[in-house]
Amino acid sequence: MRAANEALIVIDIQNDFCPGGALAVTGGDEIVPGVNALMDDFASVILTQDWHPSGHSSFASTHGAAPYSTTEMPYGTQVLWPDHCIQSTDGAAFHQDLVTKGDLIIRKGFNPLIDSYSAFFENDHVTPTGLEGYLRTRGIDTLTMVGLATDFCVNFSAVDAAKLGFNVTVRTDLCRAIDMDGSLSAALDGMKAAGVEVL
Ligand code: VGL
Ligand code: ZN
Repeated sequence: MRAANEALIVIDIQNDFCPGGALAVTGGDEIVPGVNALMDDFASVILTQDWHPSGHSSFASTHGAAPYSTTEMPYGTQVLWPDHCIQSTDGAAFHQDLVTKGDLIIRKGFNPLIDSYSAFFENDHVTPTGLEGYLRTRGIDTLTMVGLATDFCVNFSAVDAAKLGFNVTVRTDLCRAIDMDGSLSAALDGMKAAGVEVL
């Protein structure tokens, strides 16, 4: 068992990111048994859930644009995704085999006008989700991250956590990537540059 200052953060293991889902990540479901097993090592387990209202500004359909194209938002360039993880739909539910007995489920991406890849800040990089306060008030300073997708939500969460001063390890064997236009190798480089331990 890890010490009380450590937490496992399980990112977005939801039906829409698994094979058959709206934004399926290749092999997304393969990590579930390993993630479940790793939970037994941690006194604190936190799950995140991508949680968009219908008509969200990150959806290509909202803009009449092609999925995987990009647009300029007030906070920067935004990839436009297929509709996914719409609040209270089956696509937004956790994978049926994922153990969900963690301490906290943090939802993100619910603001209609701002996407939120990171578990710590929305994509404007300033609006907090509250996760930092939750961890600090519980005396947690060391994080292990697993989940989907390596190059988007895991990457943004890990880099933000490192910038906030947490010790961060990403278990890439328990992550899977979207990998569009070299996004996976850029994410791995960016995480290492930010001081994340990439295993
Ligand atoms: C994610 C794209 C859009 C993720 C979420 O969980 O990595 N990617 N929304
Ligand atoms: Zn999303």
